[in-house]
Amino acid sequence: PSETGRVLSIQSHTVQVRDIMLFIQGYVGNKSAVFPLQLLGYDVDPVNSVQFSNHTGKLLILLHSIRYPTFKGQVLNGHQLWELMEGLQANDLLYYTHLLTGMPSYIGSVSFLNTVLEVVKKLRSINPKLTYVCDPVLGDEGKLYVPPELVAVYREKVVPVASMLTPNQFEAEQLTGFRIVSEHDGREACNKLHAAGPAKVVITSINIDGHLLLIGSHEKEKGQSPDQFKIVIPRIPAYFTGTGDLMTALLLGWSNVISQFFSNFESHFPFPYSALLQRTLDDYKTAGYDIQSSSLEIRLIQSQDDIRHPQIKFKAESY
Ligand code: ATP
Ligand code: PLP
Ligand code: PXL
Repeated sequence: PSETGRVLSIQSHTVQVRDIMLFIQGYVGNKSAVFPLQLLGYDVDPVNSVQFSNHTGKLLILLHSIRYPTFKGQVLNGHQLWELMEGLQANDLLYYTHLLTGMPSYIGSVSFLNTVLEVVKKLRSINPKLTYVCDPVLGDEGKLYVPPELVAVYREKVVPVASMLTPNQFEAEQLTGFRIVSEHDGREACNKLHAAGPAKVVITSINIDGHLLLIGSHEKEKGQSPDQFKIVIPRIPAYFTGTGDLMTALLLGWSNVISQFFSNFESHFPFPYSALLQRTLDDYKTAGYDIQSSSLEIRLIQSQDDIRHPQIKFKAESY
């Protein structure tokens, strides 16, 4: 077995992730999760919940958002996902230390998500210590990008079995029914999510006063008040695609180290984000882009040294 762990990663795959000028290559879904986890020493087994020609996110963010005119490809359904599990089980290949799910079915079918729950159960029957890291991808900036019926499935069934949950502000609101307008609300939302299940919660970005706030929360003992920390991230005036998927993968990858941030006062957070986002900005500027109007695709491969050996930039402050 590998020293760090063996991860089953159920996320979307897109053949090509390019910006609107077809120049800069980017990464989303499994494409943005598998490589960094491998760099951090994990064995990663990707299951592609969809395989699409291109991503369906924003290309331009002027006035209204512009997307590619179409996308083509396949969506894995619940039955097909279970078939893969049966194949693995028949060959005794179902031992995993971690399960990672992002946007499980991009088209968001309830049956797929129900099968993901069966996968969690199955993997835990083989390794009771399995860590399930769940990015409850529902939407952002006040808008759902999945069918609304998925919210209840996440809230009622998925959140209770997750070990670590990494919602953004909007997703945390959807899952708790609680509006987050302050730092205090963010911590309160973490408490509500702990009560529903996961021992670790990271709200990856809360928009406050022109800054992004990341709040981490670890409930060491069920029912006890959690250790919490925050990181203030200066907001870069640009829109990135795939940063959420990468963030969750890195939180899984650094989870051994991250435990110390939940309890250590004023630790430095080993995140490669500032370097990766800065490189992305620089490459776009060099290519002559207006970074204010394009959606920026992340420079993942070019940032591999930063992923392996991050420059420590962010200070985590304990509450
Ligand atoms: P998901 O929808 O997958 O849950 P998310 O909405 O939480 O993801 P993002 O908002 O993309 O994901 O943010 C993830 C991380 O990326 C943030 O915590 C921050 O570190 C970084 N990030 C993203 N956009 C910016 C930005 N404009 N300026 C600075 N950091 C950013
Ligand atoms: N737009 C659409 C349609 C998406 O599916 C996603 C992610 O799943 C995003 C935007 C945002 O991606 P991220 O939060 O990873 O930057
Ligand atoms: O989370 C980013 C993402 C993942 N998967 C697919 C996408 C996107 C964003 O556009 O289209 C298929």
